[in-house]
Amino acid sequence: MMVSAPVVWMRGGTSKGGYFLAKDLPTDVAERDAFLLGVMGSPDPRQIDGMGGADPLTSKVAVVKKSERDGIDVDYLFLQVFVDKPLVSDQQNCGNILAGVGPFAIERGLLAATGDETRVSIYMENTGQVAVATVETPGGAVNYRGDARIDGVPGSHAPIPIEFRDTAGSSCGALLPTGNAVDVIEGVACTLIDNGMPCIVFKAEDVGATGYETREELESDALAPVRAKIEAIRLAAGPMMNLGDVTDKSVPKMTLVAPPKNGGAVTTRVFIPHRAHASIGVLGAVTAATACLVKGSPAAEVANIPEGPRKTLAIEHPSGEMSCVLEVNEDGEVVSSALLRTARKLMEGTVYV
Ligand code: NQM
Repeated sequence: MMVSAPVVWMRGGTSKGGYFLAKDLPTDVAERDAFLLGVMGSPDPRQIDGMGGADPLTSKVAVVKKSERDGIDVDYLFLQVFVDKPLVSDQQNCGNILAGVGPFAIERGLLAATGDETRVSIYMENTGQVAVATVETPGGAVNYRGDARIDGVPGSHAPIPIEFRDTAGSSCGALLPTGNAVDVIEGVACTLIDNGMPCIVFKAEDVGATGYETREELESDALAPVRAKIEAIRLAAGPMMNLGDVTDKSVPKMTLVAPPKNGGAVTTRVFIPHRAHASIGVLGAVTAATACLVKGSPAAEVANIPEGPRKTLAIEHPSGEMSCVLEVNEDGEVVSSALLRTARKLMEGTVYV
């Protein structure tokens, strides 16, 4: 049984977690997962005996290695360590933790910096897709300081723009796995969609919410019936999305939409899937933005969509907004997306279980 490993703890976007080199973790998956549960202190709602922050957004792991794929610098496997269950899942990707992968890879020498900026192409093992992150590397070293701000993170940091291509059907096999813009589940009109993250998108008002609640309100006793309804939709939709039984999975993400309130494209509230997100996930936001472009969908009904083939959609969420830039082809399909993240190295050392 492994008892310690070298690690870098980083904030990636609005999430936080441990970044490991693949060679520093057990190759046996059961052993690796047992070690990571110990690292985070799971299962325990307080994660008091580990590094986790008692929140799914701070109980995350990146496993990174130099890639052997053509044109790719590094391979990144994302692992969600459940807080209150003895579970580690590779069934979802994470675009926030992704923001720290480029800096980590450069710091660990998996690729060399190439001038003031280094473009890092990252193969996302969870979904078999590629992201390109641009990291500031003046003088050959990663710079974390700068003026870029993202909602949900205090202060400002160096910008890390991230581009995605061909994310449609990342886990579900197709953008719309049922082939429909709308499926009615438990009497609620839903779009079952995956443009990088499996999501179920429906109007907040159709489940008895407003879509403007705080995270605390979404998790309050008063909204327990709303959450029960949402979970019934999720369990019914899992097999329809080619995800099988999703009882113990962190996908699909449940995305409530309402008309924008602050000049954005749409307002969202997301359950991931049981805790409410403090903001919204990166690929979750790309997928929600894409749902707004699906004709006849509940999201399209409430969204304000800019004209033109290159659209910036500000996805409003409980801590502000996340702007997604979508490139759309002549058929109205989203072919690429880009957004801005930041990351910060917090500590480097050895973690023990
Ligand atoms: O959707 C949380 C996060 C995420 C996922 C979650 C994410 C993404 O905010 O790409 O970033 O939905 O579990 O880190």
